[in-house]
Amino acid sequence: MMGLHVVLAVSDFPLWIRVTHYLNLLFMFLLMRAGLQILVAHPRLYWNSSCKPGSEWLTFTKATVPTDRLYTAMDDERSISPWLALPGKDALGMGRHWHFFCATFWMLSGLVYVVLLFATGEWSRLIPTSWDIVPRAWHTALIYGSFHIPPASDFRPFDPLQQMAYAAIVFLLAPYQIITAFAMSPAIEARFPWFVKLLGGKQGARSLHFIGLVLWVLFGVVHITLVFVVHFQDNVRNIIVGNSPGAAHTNLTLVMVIFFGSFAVVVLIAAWASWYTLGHRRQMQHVLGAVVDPIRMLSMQRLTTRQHYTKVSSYFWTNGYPPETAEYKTLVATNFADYRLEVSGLVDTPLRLSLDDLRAMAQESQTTLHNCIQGWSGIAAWTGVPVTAILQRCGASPRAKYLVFTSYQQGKQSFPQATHAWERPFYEALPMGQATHPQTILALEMNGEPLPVNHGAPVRLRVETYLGYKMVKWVRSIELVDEYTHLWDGQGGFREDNQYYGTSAEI
Ligand SMILES: Nc1nc2c(c(=O)[nH]1)N[C@H]1C(S)=C(S)[C@@H](COP(=O)(O)O)O[C@H]1N2
Ligand SMILES: [Mo]
Repeated sequence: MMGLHVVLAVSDFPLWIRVTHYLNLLFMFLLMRAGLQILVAHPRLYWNSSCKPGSEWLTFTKATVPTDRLYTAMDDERSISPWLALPGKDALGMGRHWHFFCATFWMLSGLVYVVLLFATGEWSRLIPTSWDIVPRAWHTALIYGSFHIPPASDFRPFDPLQQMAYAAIVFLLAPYQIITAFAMSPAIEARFPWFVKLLGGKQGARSLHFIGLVLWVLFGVVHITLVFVVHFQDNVRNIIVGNSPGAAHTNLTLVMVIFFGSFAVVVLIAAWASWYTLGHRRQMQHVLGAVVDPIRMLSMQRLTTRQHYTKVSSYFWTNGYPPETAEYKTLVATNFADYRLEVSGLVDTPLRLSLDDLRAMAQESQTTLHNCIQGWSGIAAWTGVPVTAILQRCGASPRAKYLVFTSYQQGKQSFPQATHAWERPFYEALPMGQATHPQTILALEMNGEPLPVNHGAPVRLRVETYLGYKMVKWVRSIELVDEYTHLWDGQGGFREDNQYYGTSAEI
């Protein structure tokens, strides 16, 4: 113990600081690039939950939303270069897998760093303990401001301005970025609406998270520039070998090679990640999902919704064009008189329910926040039949683990890019746990009116702790199954099959 203590006291940048510093660089770089991928999926930022076109405070698209025809949120999604984003192109699903994967390891390495910081006493170099740091930092700022460089003796090991900036990054900006991230999860928004309201609602959290990104980038640019222009050789030694007396003798060329080499490794990993992911989407969906899914399921699957909004949105984006089949058009023309909801599979009594049958059942009403995976949101009032009532009526077998909701709509109307899936119906498998939540309903009405065709007439699913893509519109049938792997590409839904979205949708 004694020996360890002595080593720590003399070694100013112990190995664990240098390693977590490097991991932070790696994960942050990947996180930012994957974040850009997610951002362009709805390239508009707002301070209101309705996301009405024209109410943005910032847009990253020249497209204006037409008012004379249907324009879906998918139409608005932008493609982005793999040089910028991870993985690039229009791969929102893969960008999200990478973002959550890196966020997990970024938070883990950050946790290790903070715990060791306090366990070893290293915190005392980082966290200011006296207010006189403010005038001293101001003095340093004036030196930099006049394009001079403070003498090496000012760095103990940081100059006051540097110390304040680093402390703010670790103890303010990192938690800020984590808090605004969690506030965007539909499951957390549903369970803790007050928390999201504190941050200005869904779009407030999303905008703040973006502003956090801008601050990270600004810090990164200034930080790396100063490493290069202010006592460069000392910095590189500190970063790579620390500044214990022994480290001072390490060959400078070797230190430089490791320094530039480790930068190159980050760039190579980032390039590989884009290139490999774009070529192996299904594999990466599984590999990255295998890390994130268990954590997400353990922490979020049990959250139930506590939402009771009072004001509905003046605007509500649409995703997916209505079914184009003659069958569906006839249903619309006859006001759904012959509509029958089929319930089959692992049930005692298969059902065929007309709209009148459904209307005769006890109705639930709820005013809730809708979260599309692309980033937009909207508040609406939904009225319909709780899915639990359907489960009771058909007598669900205890073997049933999922409810597969299948739509009248074909893939072409949902995701035109997936040409091979044009003839497949849109479907999503919903775990039994989610199906029996109190606010999981088959909605027949939106904002007090019969469901409009664009929003899923005559029947659409609402699962209020999930992202929108799970809420099948134009529902034709419900099949109770014990697994879904035999359906189409076997990933648990149309969007999972064709857009590589995650299997559960709490974040
Ligand atoms: N059948 C079908 N259901 C669907 C979709 C679709 O394309 N087809 N899009 C999903 C997505 S991604 C979202 S965000 C919501 C959008 O619901 P809205 O169009 O009523 O706003 O519907 C979901 N249900
Ligand atoms: Mo969506």
